[in-house]
Amino acid sequence: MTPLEAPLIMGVVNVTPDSFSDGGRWLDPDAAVAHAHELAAEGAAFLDVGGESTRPGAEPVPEGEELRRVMPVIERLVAEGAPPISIDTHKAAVARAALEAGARLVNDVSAFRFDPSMAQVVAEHGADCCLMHMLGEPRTMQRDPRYDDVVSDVKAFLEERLAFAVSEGIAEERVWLDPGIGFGKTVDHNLELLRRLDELAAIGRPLVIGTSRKSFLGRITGRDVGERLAGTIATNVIAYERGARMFRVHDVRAVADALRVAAATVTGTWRSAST
Ligand code: HH2
Repeated sequence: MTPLEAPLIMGVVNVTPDSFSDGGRWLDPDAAVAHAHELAAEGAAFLDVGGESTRPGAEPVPEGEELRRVMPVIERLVAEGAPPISIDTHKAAVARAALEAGARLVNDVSAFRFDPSMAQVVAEHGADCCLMHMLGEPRTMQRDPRYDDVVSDVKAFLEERLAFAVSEGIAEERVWLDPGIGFGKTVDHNLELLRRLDELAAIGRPLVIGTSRKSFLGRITGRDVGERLAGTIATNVIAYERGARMFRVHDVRAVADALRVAAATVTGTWRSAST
């Protein structure tokens, strides 16, 4: 087995009224900034700031409103020396403003499909980007999603989007890929993607994985959205073992501990932490 690199945690900072698990909790900029610092202290290597929910059926948010939500939070986090900021958006204007304020990674759940100028903005700023697979768009993606073979189809999509990003002038080393757990997928699709994640890791770019609190965990365990941490941990540990590098989660502390122990077990190397 090739040695795995250290897992990185991306802490979720949703500045939205309607995100599926924490909508409204961090809409106030002071609350969002305080929450982000807490996630950083718990071990987040990136803070993923988003101003538009992408849950199934979500209504689009106008650009001006998205900017009003995320910019005060990003500006303060950069000024206050927070870890690298990732901007979770599919709008080029929001990505541009965030990058100019100091964000380092554009997390685009549409993989540059929704806004024709997004790739250019990322290229111009020499930023990192995460390209995620989604079937269609959030309003309709969960209506009877079908694939020939979900892993092969997602892999072909990610390879094509990676080639597109490079053709637009983005350095290949700047690109992260994400199978988009829950974005136009049944429970079985999600489980198969996780089980066969090594096939996506074979593309050769680091993988981001986002299972945190998602509904397939609720379908399997019968738990409400606030009680899905155990399922989140199980899936992240499996994803790590199968080659994922970055883990997008709401509950940073517990997932960081789980991944630290998983990494120690898989690699045989660890360092003592003070208790
Ligand atoms: N999932 C969500 C949002 N952004 N980005 C990546 N790269 N991967 C994911 O799996 C992913 C993502 C959905 O989670 P959340 O932000 O908590 O919910 P909402 O979209 O309702 O704000």
